[in-house]
Amino acid sequence: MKKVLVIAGSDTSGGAGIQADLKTYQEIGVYGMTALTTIVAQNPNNQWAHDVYPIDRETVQAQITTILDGVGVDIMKTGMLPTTEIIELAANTLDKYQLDAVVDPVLACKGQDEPLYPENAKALRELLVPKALITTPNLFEAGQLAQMSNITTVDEMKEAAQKIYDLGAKHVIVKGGSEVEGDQAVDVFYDGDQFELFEHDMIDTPFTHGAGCTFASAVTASIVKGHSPREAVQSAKQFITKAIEQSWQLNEYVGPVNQFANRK
Ligand code: PXL
Repeated sequence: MKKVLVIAGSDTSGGAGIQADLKTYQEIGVYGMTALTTIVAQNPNNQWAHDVYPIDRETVQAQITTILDGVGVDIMKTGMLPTTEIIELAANTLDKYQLDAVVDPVLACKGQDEPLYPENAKALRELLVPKALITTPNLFEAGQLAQMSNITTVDEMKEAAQKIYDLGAKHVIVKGGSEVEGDQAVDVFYDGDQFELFEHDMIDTPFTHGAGCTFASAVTASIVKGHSPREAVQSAKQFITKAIEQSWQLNEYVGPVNQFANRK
């Protein structure tokens, strides 16, 4: 059994964060273990606003020690990291245990007006993204990492991918999704050599909660099963497309993607 350590936050509503990660690993057939970094609670009395409750460094370190000294893993994946301190801890862990990592540079939750952790872009850019085997920013995160404002075209996505690659990440997939100009959803993959566009028809649904976490986890699971980062992106694309096609409405505010849709 291949094993993954995911260092990420808990989405109390179950659609994103470590909940999405573990569901994805279960569907693809790898074993996930978690170091929880923060708890996101949604406020039903305030338009489902996301409130964050970060976990202290010592507690995050204790979880990492459990997994890496007590078991060992084949790869690491990072999601929501609440402070510079925790970003640094994740980066140091990669060095200490010589692990490959999929870095999902989470800075915001979909549907929220304000990025949760905008001040973390610098630490991600300087400390963690340079060590990534692959990083999976959406347009907003790509803009923050590449220090570009307002990415809206495929050419700008390519420019951002190049800049993020230049930080040190070995592969970059910039997810355009539905926010790029044109009627196709386009993602840009870059491996330092060639750009490759992954295009698909837009899926018309507001229920995409957890799509980013699910995609990055599908990439992680696929890599650990022996695929190249490029192949992993391709298969994760298929996985997330099905999960979005069969997403559903959880309450009046949110609808999660459906990892179970990939079960034959
Ligand atoms: O989708 C980004 C995200 C990541 N991690 C956690 C979250 C969210 C958004 O809600 O709650 C824990």
